[in-house]
Amino acid sequence: MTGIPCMQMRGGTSRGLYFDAADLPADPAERDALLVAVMGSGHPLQINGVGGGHSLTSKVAVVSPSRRLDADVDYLFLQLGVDAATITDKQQCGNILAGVGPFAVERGLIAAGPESTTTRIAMVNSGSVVTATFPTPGGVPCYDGPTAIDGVPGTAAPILLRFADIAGSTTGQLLPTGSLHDVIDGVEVTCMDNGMPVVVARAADFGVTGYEPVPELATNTELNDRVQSVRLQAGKLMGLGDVSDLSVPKTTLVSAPRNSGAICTRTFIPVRLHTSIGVLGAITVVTALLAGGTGAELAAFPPDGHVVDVEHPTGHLEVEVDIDTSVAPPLVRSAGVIRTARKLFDGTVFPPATVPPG
Ligand code: NQM
Repeated sequence: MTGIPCMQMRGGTSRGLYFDAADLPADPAERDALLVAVMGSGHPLQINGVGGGHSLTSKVAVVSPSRRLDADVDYLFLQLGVDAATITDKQQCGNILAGVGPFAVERGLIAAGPESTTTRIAMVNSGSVVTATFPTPGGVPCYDGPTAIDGVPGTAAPILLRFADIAGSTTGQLLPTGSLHDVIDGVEVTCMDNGMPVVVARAADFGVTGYEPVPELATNTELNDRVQSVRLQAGKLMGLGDVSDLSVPKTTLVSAPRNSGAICTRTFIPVRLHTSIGVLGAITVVTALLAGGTGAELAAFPPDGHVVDVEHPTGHLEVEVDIDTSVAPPLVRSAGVIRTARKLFDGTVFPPATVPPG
């Protein structure tokens, strides 16, 4: 039986499979069918594959040397379904991104520095380039370190990610509906795409406080139906068409902070609730609020600096967003975040002998 070299890594608050593109079929349809089979998607437990039964653990990074002059490696992100045997490149992922630099060093795709490595990663899904800096003492990725991120036990080595040109990642525009505010099902929302298409709405407008724990919100069927109805209509307004089978847009319900952060969030990705919040999702929510979008009046932004503390169900995520709101639409200058990653295993994954065609 032929296996495929594969590394499993935790990237930020997600977990995924990392592949050297050279080890996968070059034909995208064949590659996607293979990855769906490897992950075991199409079953709630992904029992016949290595996925973790959650969209946060059903993620793939395909990494290759870049042909671009402004990048060192290419990173294609693929989001797989859990219950459904689906795979999409219509979104990117800032959490899985955290593992891409160390993986590229591990596979010899880029050279490491003697103490730390800074590499330029082209996000194939959107075309934007991220600069990642991570420790490589002696030219080897070091995963251990002092940095804690909420949603992950323990500490690990810090990975600094600096984003450029992420506005309109999937939809082509920062404000894909053409306006900062829209009303859907009688609820005011802001539809924004600064790295991730997100519908931002006030939790109170959905009849919840926004402080409820995830299991309580997850079992609130009326809430879930309302969020899905707004999301489906927002998808059309954002030019994404019928998004019923797409993982975007996400929906984030915001409320006033209550743990010394700038805003409190609960995020649907896109139907199930996130246990924290995605990196690019958080950057987009903060951009929407800084721009005066829905819920901006609830935010408590720091008086100086651009580092914004986003409260989520399992703690905080700090993101740095620098935007110029004096122009319309607002101009995103830069964004950044600190994450961690961990190599979990490196080996060979074995797809079933017969993979259904893609
Ligand atoms: O927004 C989950 C995650 C994500 C996406 C999701 C992410 C991001 O936490 O950059 O990281 O929104 O489906 O991995």
